[in-house]
Amino acid sequence: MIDADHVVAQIDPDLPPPSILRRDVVLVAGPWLAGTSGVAAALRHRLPGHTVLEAPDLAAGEAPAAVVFVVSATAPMTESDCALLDVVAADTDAVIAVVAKIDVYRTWRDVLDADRALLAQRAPRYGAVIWVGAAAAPDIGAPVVDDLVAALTATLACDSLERRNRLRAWENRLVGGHRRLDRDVEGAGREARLTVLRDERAEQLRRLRLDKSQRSIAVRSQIQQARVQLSSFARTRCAAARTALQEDVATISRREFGGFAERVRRRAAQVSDEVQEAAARHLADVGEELGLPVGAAAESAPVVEVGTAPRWSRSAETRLMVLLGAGFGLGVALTLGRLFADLAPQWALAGGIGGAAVGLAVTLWVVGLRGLLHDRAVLDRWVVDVVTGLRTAMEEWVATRVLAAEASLGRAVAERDAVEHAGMDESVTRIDREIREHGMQRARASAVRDRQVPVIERALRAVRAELDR
Ligand SMILES: Nc1nc2c(ncn2[C@@H]2O[C@H](COP(=O)(O)OP(=O)(O)OP(=O)(O)O)[C@@H](O)[C@H]2O)c(=O)[nH]1
Ligand SMILES: [Mg+2]
Repeated sequence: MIDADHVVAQIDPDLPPPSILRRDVVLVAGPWLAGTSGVAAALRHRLPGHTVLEAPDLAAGEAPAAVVFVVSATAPMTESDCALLDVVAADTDAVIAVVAKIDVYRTWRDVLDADRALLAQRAPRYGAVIWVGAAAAPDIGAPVVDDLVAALTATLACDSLERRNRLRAWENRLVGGHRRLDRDVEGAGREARLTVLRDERAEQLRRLRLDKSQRSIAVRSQIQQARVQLSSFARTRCAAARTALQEDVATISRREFGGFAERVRRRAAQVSDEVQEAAARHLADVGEELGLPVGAAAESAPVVEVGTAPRWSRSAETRLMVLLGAGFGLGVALTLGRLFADLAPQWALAGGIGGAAVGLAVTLWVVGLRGLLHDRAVLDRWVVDVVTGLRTAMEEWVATRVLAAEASLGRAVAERDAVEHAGMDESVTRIDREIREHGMQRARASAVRDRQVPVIERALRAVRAELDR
């Protein structure tokens, strides 16, 4: 066992060792156009006994014995330069930082100082990094890489190189392990997923409540509207029928009296049909608009009993009428008789007889006409009674029909609510289950982390203490 591994094994022999392959090579790396290839070439030339590689030449999982990190002398390192160094030197403790192209940038020393301060601030380990200036491929003159070569040679010759590199790899491994445990607790996007789930759950419940109340409001308002409109329709049709029948009565002759009741019956049946038809149409429209079954009419509108036109007794009136008509006829007869007696005494007898005949005729006419008018008035009242009865019956029927439709819609709404409730229950249960699963996973990961982190931290402290020595 390598000495460095022993440090960790003392704390916990089960901690997994670094999974890297250490290669006895020098890695030259740096940001874009920093002068990396130039430095690598110069080092190959000056140190033929060593293998000098650039980053692409190293396979994943391989770590070099030493890292030469090249930065440009143009300007201090950027955040991405530092991040690159973190990656290439993760498993290697020996790092030499080079400010390149110092032949053209006179202020390279300032840049070097700034870079050194920057790195020292970034991580304690970088405080010990050796900084040198170099011009591996100068425009004029020979390469200036002596300091670099000297520093690198010394580093590679150091006895503790292997051990320190191993310890650094251990540190990287332990930090990575720690981070992985933290990540497991957080879960990949778990918080975001939980937020989505909670939102989804609240939205489902909200939508269900909203749909339910909207549906019942819609049913209530449509039913209300149907009630008002259909009653009004029934009333209007009855009024129209009454007007038409009254007009008929106003001009009816005595001969037509017999068939009048039949006419009223037909008219009442027609009104009843119209109201039923209108109700069926309106309620079907309501059902279609709500997307719910309204249910057919349980019973059709009642046939209003019209009966027969009243057979009136008018004995007292008839007697009075006869009396008045007779008086009137008598008056006419006397007047005519007197007229003839005065104007043509020789025609007095004939005039008297003629006057009596005319008086009788007038009597009969007056009595007949008065009787007809009276009968029409009676018929008119009867029509009003019949239509009033019809209207009451139609209004009652409409009210009952709308009530039945309301009950049927109510049942349909309740059924649909129940179905949607069941569907929603299922999806809410699914969401709850997923939320619980996330909670359990987190709890499990948390338990694992709580168990392992103290060990990892102890090992990390030991490794760092060894490195600091
Ligand atoms: N003046 C001067 N120019 C240099 C020096 N080193 C490299 N250059 C020039 O800088 C440019 C980049 O040099 P490279 O060594 O190819 O740099 P690199 O980092 O490998 O570049 P990429 O691989 O393209 O990222 C080239 O034009 C070199 O001629 C130097 O020390 N002095
Ligand atoms: Mg290059």
